[in-house]
Amino acid sequence: MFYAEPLGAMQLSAICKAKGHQTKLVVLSRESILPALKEFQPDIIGYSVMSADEELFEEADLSVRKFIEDSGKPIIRIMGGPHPTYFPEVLEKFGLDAIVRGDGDNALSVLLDRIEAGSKDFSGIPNTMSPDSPDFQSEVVTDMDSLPYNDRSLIYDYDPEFLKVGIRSFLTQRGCPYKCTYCFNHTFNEMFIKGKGVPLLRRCSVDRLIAEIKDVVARYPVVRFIRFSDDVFVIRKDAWLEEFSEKYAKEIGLPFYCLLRPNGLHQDVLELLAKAGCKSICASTESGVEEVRRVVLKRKMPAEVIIDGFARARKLGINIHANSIGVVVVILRRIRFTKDIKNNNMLIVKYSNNFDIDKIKNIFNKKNIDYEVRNINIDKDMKNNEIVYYLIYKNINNFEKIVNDVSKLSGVNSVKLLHSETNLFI
Ligand code: B12
Ligand code: SF4
Repeated sequence: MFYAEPLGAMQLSAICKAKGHQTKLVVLSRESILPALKEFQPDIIGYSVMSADEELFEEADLSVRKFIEDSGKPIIRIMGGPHPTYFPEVLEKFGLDAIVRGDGDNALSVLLDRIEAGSKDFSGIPNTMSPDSPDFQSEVVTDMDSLPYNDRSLIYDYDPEFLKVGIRSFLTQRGCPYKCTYCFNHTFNEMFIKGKGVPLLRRCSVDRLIAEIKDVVARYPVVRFIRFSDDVFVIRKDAWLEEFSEKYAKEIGLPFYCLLRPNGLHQDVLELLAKAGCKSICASTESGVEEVRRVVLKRKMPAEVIIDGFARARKLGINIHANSIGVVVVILRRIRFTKDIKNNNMLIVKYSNNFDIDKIKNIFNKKNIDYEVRNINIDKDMKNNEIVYYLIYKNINNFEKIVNDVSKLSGVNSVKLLHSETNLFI
């Protein structure tokens, strides 16, 4: 289920409208920005950008700049979203008036006031950088209940066809405590949370959430399914989840979808979700290979945790599926390993991360043995004490002696010989 309303843009649109301004959405992957510029004549353009879409916005921004030049209309160009958050160099690259990094709710509100007052001084606004005020003061919204309801007319006026999908998205909390290597959340936490005395997880109250869902159900029928877009909907069972499962089932009663981590698929959590009306969970495994999950992705999740969690969810009638992120390097190394194992004698050494491989090389060099070293470890930055694997192979005559010498080296945990004729594998 990939359909999801643009929550960030809808949130910001609501903030603009609450201050008496008008907004219009342009979806660059579907259309050019020019007709909207001519018709709507905006005073501000707010780009909401994921890094994957930088080129799309670069192209659109060229049209905007040309429009400004030709029309003489002074449009303020601001960029927000994950791209400027993590790559602030876009401020200069695009020649923007300002960028907003992280939460944009308060920042946009102040920016609107300043622009309305005719000022182009954007200094001192949290999360905001401009060419004249490149200092960055970070801020996160902590009181989620203080935010206005998302302005869904932004998307449904843009294309009423989307209404028919019948799925409405909600965010109940911002933040994620995990540190998966391929995700930007750990960087976010470093930038905005660590040492700043603000909570990592910021959740709205159950009552506020229920009230917004009711409002949306009434305004934008027919609603068939609710999608909770939180990075991780439940970390562990808590008072919020208990209250939610009671009230959501009673007052909303619509089937819903959410995202969980496979290591959070506990029986008590799943029971409360099922009781509330959860019908679909995405719990990404990211890779079917445990070593890849652990070493490359920093997701310590043994296979049993995933299998058992998925089985528990299904037993409770919840449809559960997983996403995967492609880790090509590992697959390539495995293919090479499979080929090597067919054609060579190998000495397989497992050793601690702080071990110096040159010690083994010296043994081979001293004995004039023809060898090659192949590293099948996939992450050089592993913590100390984790085991990595090396393959050393070619024709070795005095096998026992070599195994003995290598085994004695401090830091080596195990040594095994594989002969190509026997085609054995550890
Ligand atoms: C839902 C989602 C999607 C949906 C998009 C749905 C949609 N229509 O928005 C789908 C599934 C399509 C998707 C796809 C991808 N996603 Co995605 N996605 C998310 C997710 C989980 C939630 C987005 C959301 O609604 N957030 C809640 C709202 C309130 O926050 P927000 O959008 O960031 O907006 C706030 C601020 O950023 C700021 N702001 C935003 N825009 C603007 C504009 C202005 C002018 C201002 C002033 C402020 C401002 O103010 C808002 C309110 O505070 C985020 C993670 C996250 N927690 O945000 C990842 C995330 C955005 N996705 C990410 C990625 C990497 C991808 C993919 C590349 C994954 C992939 N490999 O395919 C694709 C890219 C798709 C593409 N465009 O090509 C990364 C982006 C990192 C980056 N550097 O850009 C994120 C941050 C995940 C992560 N933590 O790493 N994604
Ligand atoms: S659990 Fe999901 S949202 Fe959280 S850090 Fe990992 S990938 Fe990112």
